[in-house]
Order: sequence, then structure tokens, then C-alpha cells
Amino acid sequence: MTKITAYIGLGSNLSSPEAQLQSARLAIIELDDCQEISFSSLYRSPPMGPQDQPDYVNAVMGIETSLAPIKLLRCLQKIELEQGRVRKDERWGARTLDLDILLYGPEVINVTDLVVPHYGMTERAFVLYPLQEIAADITIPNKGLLSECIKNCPLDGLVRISA
Ligand code: ROI
Repeated sequence: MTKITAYIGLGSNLSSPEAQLQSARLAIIELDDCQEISFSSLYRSPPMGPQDQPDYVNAVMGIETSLAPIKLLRCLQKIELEQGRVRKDERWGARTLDLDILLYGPEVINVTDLVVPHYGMTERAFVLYPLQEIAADITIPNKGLLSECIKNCPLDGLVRISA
């Protein structure tokens, strides 16, 4: 079975965000057909979107997987729910855990529920800077070199909080 290198964005701003990311990492490692290849530092940043919510903690994880993209998405959604995520009507509200497929090898995917590269990732410092730490030389399909994208993406208050 061919293995793909995929990158997952992790984010949380409720219920001990650092612990949420740590247990999500362990849950992803436990998935069938997923091996961790890299995990960035943790980063803190002010919320993008509505400001009446706590700061976020974010990280990016690299995995090698033979799971099809939709199957991977369903596994990540299950982990989100298991960690107490409640889907509210409010679009950009606080959450215990957000797991996004940022990249799935060189693939461009646009199906119901899943758009890869992840929508808006090249405008999000809390995605690009952790990604750069673990995949500096990567190209983002349809967007170009990460190192070029990052030049147009200010830190916006992003700080690294742990190695
Ligand atoms: N803001 C930051 N800083 N980090 C996130 O992970 C994050 N996730 C979101 C919205 C609400 C857009 N804002 C965010 O979904």
C-alpha cells in the first residue's frame, strides 16, 4: 500500500489546550496505518476571528499514512468528538480540539467535507510557522514554496511556547 506524508494542524483554546494537543497526538499515533514522522513545538496565538474567546495553542504533526483522505478525516473527527468537542452554530467559536488535514502528499482534494490544501492555511501564521519547523522545504500544492508563502504571513502575535 502506498504511504503518503500528510500534515495535520492541531488547535485548542478550551479545557487545558496543551493537554488536549498532547492527547490528540497520542490518539493519532494509535490510529491504524498512521505513523508519526514529526511534531512541531507548541505555539500560542490570539484568536483569529471573534476576539471574545481565549488564546489558542496550535501545533502541526507530520504523519505517514496509507489511510485514504476521507478515512483519515473521519478518524480525526472521531478524535475531536472523543475529546469533548461540541459543534456549535457559531462559526469561528472556541473549541476543545480542532484537527485539520492541511496537506495530503502533493494532492489537491475538493470533495464534500474536505478541501486540501486546507482552506486559508497560507494566511494563518499558526499553521505556517509550525509547519515550517518540521517541513521547511515543502511546496504547498497550488500555492508554491512554503518559504515564499511565509514571507507574506506576519506572526500576528504567534509565540512558540515549548520545544
Ligand atoms: N485562531 C487561532 N489563533 N488558532 C486557531 O487554531 C484558530 N482556529 C479557528 C479560528 C476560530 C478560525 N481561529 C483560530 O478555527
